[in-house]
Amino acid sequence: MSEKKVNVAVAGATGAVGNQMIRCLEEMDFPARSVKFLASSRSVGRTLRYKGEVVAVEELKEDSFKGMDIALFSAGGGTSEKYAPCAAKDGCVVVDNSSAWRMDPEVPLIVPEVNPAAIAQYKNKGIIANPNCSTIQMVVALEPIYREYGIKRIVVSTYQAVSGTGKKAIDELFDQTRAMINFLSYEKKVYPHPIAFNCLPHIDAFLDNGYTKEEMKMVNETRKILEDDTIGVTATTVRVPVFFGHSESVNVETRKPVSAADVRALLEQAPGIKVVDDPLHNQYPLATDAAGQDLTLVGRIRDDESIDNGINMWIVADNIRKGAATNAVQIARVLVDDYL
Ligand code: 25A
Ligand code: L14
Repeated sequence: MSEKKVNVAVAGATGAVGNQMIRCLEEMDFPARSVKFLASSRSVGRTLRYKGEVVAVEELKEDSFKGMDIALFSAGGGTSEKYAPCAAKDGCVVVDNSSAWRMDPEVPLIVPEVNPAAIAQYKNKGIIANPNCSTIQMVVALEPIYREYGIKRIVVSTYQAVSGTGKKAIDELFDQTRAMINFLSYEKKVYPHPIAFNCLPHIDAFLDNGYTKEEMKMVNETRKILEDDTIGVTATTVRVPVFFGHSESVNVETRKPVSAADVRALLEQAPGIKVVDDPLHNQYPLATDAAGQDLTLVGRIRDDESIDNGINMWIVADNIRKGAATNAVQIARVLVDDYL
């Protein structure tokens, strides 16, 4: 274990993901010499806690990163586009949680259980991208299968929690639910339709091909992380009235013959995964069990009886933790231990 200590900044520290990044730094006992918490001018005057100390939130500015070694960004794509290069220029490595840099060929897109060696490419731009939450949990479960059997095609449908959209969306689900069960009128601010008691097949903006950006992130990011553009991926992403934890139905067609029993045994040995697959005792992955912890839960592993080499499974993880904050802090940890 290294004795090194680094200065760490969190940009977007007052948001849903930023807050969790701070908790993850504490929980993983990150080797921080100092911490700096940044947000927009709206949050100046607020304080946040770090290891029992009270830390004042500072306004994110171009010169915020002087003297800092690592910055974790989660303040939206526009903010990352503008400020990540400022941090990099001052020698501060950025781990960015937005979609701004993910598909930049010079920026590595990292899930530590899957492609840790690609972290070395941070030297190109001083930026490492954290993948989309739905992609992270899917590739954690697929990488062992890819390595062992090859993957021809993936068909995924997601059931995504509102916390992915941020704090305002958590409030919207709560307020609409309370209003509806009391027969009161309710407001729609974040989503175009009521999210309480509903499912919206719409996450992020629609594109010309009829898919949403979220769906195309799953296609493009999966291929980039697994470093294989021959994999076919098709996705339908759906918002459901769940606060924390994304669930996914994933169908995989492998290149070599495969069986559900083999996949279960393989995933039981894989890093970052907990197999929960005992349907006779009603044991399968649940968002409520995934929330608040860092493992990706995999269950309902079955042979796809409609094709030769196919597997169905149900993959669940905490979208704010492994889907965002935990993954970013894990990347930062590898950076400190192996590169800085
Ligand atoms: O811009 P995008 O790409 O559309 O991103 C949308 C949002 O998605 C979240 C994050 O929301 C982001 O703002 N997000 C981003 N990546 C994500 C990921 N991978 C992700 N969510 C999940 N997975 P959030 O609300 O959780 O966090 C926002 C944080 O970013 C800070 N911030 C925003 N603009 C900034 C900025 N920091 C620096 N410079 C900027 N220009 C934001 O700080 C928060 O920390 P804040 O000070 O702006 O907000 C603190 C509180 O203010 C309230 N609020 C938010 N927006 C407004 C507002 N109040 C008034 N007017 C507003 N427009 C909120 O209640 C917040 O708690
Ligand atoms: O990381 O759930 O690209 O609304 C953007 C949309 C995260 C989730 C990303 C959502 C996402 C988010």
